Amino acid sequence: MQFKVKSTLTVLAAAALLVACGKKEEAAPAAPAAAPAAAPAADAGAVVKIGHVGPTSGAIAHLGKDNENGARLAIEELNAAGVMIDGKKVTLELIAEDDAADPKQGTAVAQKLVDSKVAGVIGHLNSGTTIPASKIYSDAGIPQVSPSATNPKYTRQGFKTTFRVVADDTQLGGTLGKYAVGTLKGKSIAVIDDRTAYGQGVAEEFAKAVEAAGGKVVAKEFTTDKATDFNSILTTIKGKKPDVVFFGGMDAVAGPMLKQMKSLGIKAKFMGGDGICSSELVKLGGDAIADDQVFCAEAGGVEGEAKAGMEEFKTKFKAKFNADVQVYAPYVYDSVKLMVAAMVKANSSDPAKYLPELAKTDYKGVTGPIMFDEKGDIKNGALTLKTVRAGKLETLAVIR
Ligand code: ABU
Repeated sequence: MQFKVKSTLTVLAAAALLVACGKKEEAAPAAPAAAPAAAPAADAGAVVKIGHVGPTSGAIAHLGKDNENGARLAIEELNAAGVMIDGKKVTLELIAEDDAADPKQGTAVAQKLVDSKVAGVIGHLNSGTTIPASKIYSDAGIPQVSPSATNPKYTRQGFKTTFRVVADDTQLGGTLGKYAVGTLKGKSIAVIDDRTAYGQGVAEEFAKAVEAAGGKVVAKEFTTDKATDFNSILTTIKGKKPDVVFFGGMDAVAGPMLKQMKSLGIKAKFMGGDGICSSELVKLGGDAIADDQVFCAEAGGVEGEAKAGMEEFKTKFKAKFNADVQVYAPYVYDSVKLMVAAMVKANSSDPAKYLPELAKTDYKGVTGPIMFDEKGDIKNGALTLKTVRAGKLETLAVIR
């Protein structure tokens, strides 16, 4: 962590030096068409508002709160270190909203954040809320960094304001599909999804990769992100005797599904993407999860020396919130910090002025190095493949 504090201070010192030397800001690019009412207010005052959105109510509130806490920690640290923008000390204020993982509520809170003149938004958590909200932020010219929405469409709409610090579902589903056939030696594979933008997308990518690797998809079933009874689809699946069951969806559904698989005597391996790769899954699945039965992948990962920074983050997070990191809190933490670093570099919290700096991000975070490609996706994104052993998620490999 030392190096990050140091690097923040270095950036701040450099910004202060530029001001002291009387260096003018580079000409700002033209603002997007319906551009922000947000900008002038953010520059004029000592408070810079940063929005955060995740589901802090509903079945995956544990994930939404995890994300929000990542943002809180970053904002607190930045305020404590002191952030100078254009020669003035600013106070960062977190405006946290709950979208309940619901697309309609997602667009409503997105509009609320635009109206309250946030300088940028971190979120949303779910692809199903992030994608419709991204149009609202784009229309207002407000940069958005998603720490967790993995549906590829998010960054493929031609918006200049969308960024993502994790790998996408093409990489997740593709890697997991190959692993199911190549490493787990799955020959017959059942696929279930929850019909959300994320669940359906990652399940389709998984099924494509399974077939490309020579495996057979013997069943395709679906449920919803609110379902609790899976008897009917699991009974159908049991009849096909799969070696592997893949679930495209979130931990809140996967936990009870694993319990019902056990009741029905289905001993297949169980796989899923980042949505199930949480500490909560282990709790929800309880003793229905056998060692080396569940395989999932987080849509990011650190290797080598960078692991120490991640461990330090986890310790700090636990001490502050008395909770283990679920999945995405470190990605949120980095997203806040790199957004503020772009403001410091641009000497402005005006979205139109710092957006070009955000696009040029070259940031070393607790989740590893972050640079964006032309679409706003992380360059050279990693995946961390995990399994559950003795009631704990264990890392098997970091894959790029
Ligand atoms: N990436 C998994 C959870 C978030 C999403 O809906 O994409």
